[in-house]
Amino acid sequence: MRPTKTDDANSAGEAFEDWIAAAADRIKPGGAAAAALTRARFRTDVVGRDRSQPEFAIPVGAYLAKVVTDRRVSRGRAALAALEVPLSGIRERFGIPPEISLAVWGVETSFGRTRGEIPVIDALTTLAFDGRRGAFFERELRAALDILEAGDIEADAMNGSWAGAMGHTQFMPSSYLRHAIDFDGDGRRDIWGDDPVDALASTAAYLAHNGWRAGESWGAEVVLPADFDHALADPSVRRPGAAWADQGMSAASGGPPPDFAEASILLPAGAEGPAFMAGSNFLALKTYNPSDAYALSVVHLADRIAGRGPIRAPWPPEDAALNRSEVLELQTALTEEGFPTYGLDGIAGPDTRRALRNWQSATGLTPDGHVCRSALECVLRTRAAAGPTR
Ligand SMILES: [Ca+2]
Repeated sequence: MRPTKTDDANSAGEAFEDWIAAAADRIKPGGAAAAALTRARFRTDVVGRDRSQPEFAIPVGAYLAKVVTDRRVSRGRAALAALEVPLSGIRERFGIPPEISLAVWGVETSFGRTRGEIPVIDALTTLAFDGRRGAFFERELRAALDILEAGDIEADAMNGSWAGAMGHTQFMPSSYLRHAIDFDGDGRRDIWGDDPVDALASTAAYLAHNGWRAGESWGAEVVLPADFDHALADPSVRRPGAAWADQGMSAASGGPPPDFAEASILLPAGAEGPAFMAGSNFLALKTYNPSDAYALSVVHLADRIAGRGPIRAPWPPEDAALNRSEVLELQTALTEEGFPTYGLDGIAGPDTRRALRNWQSATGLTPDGHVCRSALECVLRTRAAAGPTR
């Protein structure tokens, strides 16, 4: 392993102190922020968490089952009743339905139960010093120090996750500066304390600022027509709900799909699994966290809290996600076959899905672009059958 400046706790101690002094010179925080920066402590546990993030290798259906549990749904319903008044105020001001605010809260921190107990300045100085994404974390550190300087929170109460995400809905400090709201009017934008109202309003403000359209649903589960061209299930293909309906698509609950100005079709488990029509509000949620699995978990929890039913189509039981090295194997094979993935990074992004889709089309398979174990095996099998050509 490459030696780094943090391998040895003692040398980290000195180097970290030097880094803090230099950062104080660069950032020049004032008042409470200056004192907090001086007191920052290096945390080996934070570095450990940063370096051992699990590979995302769980299929979407299994992820939803893990996140949207009956217990979370009933806690969400209890919160819907308990916070009825502030939640309707938040809906009035920002256009975000109560169940969406609650679902973000439920997915992020189990309704405030897992807000994180790591001092934010410790986490951010450690990550900025450690260097893997140093520039990003130094920007967040500057934002966190600005928050302390503004007096919304005391340094010793400013706690969060190992990555510096804070409070009930896990705002990064820069998001806090842009979007946080003092909704209860006590003069502080408090997303950390036991009362979640400021955090829920801040999340609603965030979504409203990031394209949420009031009065529009996130989308719906749909039933695809038998002759559906799966190549159209791509985030770049956005059409009015009526245009999808004209192609024979219907809502899984019966009747036509929602009449969105623009929506795409999402097949999170490929052609064999449930299909969704995702409108603009689904995209707004993805600005909070860019993963489809995350956004689906939020909207599904929201639907369940609001009393709407579970997803109707079954998830394919044999769906198996790929880990990074397997995604890399798939990217390499597709690229060598003439279907470039524009990057061999082990991350199954839109370019990799598109390359797989194009390979599936060229091979006469259903082009759903679903990156999974069976797709990898299929690509490798086809190559082996074609023989060593290169
Ligand atoms: Ca407040």
